[in-house]
Amino acid sequence: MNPLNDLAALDRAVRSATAQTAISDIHTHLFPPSHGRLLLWGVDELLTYHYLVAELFLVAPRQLTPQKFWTLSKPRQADLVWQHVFLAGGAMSEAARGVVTTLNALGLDVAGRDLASIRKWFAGQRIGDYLPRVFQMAGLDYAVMTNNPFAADEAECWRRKEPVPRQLRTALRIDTLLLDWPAAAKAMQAAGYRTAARPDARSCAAARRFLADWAGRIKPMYLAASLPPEFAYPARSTMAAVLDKLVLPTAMEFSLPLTLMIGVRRAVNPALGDGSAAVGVADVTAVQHLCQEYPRVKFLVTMLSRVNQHELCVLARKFGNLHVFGCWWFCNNPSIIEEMTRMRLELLGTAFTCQHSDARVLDQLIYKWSHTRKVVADVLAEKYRDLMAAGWRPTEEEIRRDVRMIFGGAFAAFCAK
Ligand code: RAT
Ligand code: ZN
Repeated sequence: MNPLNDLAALDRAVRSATAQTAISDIHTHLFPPSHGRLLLWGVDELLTYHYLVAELFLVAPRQLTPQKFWTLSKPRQADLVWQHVFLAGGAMSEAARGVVTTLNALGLDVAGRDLASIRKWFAGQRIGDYLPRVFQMAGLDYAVMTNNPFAADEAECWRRKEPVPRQLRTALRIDTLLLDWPAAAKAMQAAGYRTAARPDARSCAAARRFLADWAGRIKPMYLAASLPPEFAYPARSTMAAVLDKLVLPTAMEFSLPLTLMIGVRRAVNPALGDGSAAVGVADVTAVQHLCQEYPRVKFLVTMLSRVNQHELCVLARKFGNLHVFGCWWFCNNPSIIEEMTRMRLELLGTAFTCQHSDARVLDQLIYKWSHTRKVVADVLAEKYRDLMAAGWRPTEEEIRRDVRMIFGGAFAAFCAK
């Protein structure tokens, strides 16, 4: 194909590639429909997303306490978010705008503000048809789930070998192992693995068998954990010992990348449930030491604090076994996505994954990705303009290649290395 040589054609090519390229969503909290109530979808789940529950208590009247909120039914909770965050509050936040985008894209009259008729529409959907429709609307080829073998309800679904649609892939989540060894040991013991309250040699051997069995059972794309800002490596901690004796040897044995999401300060206000976490600045040298110490392990890393992004990006230039991804949680806002994507392009070319959705509710895929596509299109359009001004003439195919790279191609190439 011919190199593009005028700015208008360049802009059109960038915007159409960004709108149409298939995306691989490398971290979500979705489940297969066969896992029943674990898969969240529909308007009441959208409205009670923990990002919005946290926002409700910024504006709710004093007598509405979180304790009282949690005793209510899901539709009543959703009514309260609708009333206070949307109708009275103006729906200005990114999470609130996301609900508007999603309902509107589904053809529902969200501006009409008639929640009852929106609920009626969702009640008429069948999840078997609805899931592929959402994936198609979001333009995804697949999404990676978060599969926690330490959660009894999740583990049970895998033991029953329930079917998984082709749009969903697996990831083995190991937070409990790293952050709460006694709880992990108890769960492993209940499943028949001889693990003691301390990670001694025998317990680590049993836990390695546990991980090996789960890797065989669900065939994960990677191992994953989200960690506090205090995460340090090397360290004289149980977590560092579990990493060295158990997790990293497993990663090497099964060629599984290790995904680390660093910087979450959990339960700052426990009454808010999943929305109770805040962010802290982490020490990026922990990632550096892991990359140096374990050159055969691939690390996929995202960090929660905006402050950490530049240092992490520079580190990714130094190690072929480090891949940065996503604008996680409190970074998943247009202003921060824009700045992070621009910086990553400038420092890493297209060797990174610009976003993951972290969707907990199926329908969120629609807004999380349409919002991201828009911001990424603006940033890329500017970058290609600058490149053209410098004398380069990209073709439409090259633009599509580059867009695919940051929407999942670079992740696939990294995993295949
Ligand atoms: O973004 C979120 O929904 C968070 O609650 C967490 O799930 C976080 O993404 C994680 O995976 O730990
Ligand atoms: Zn997550």
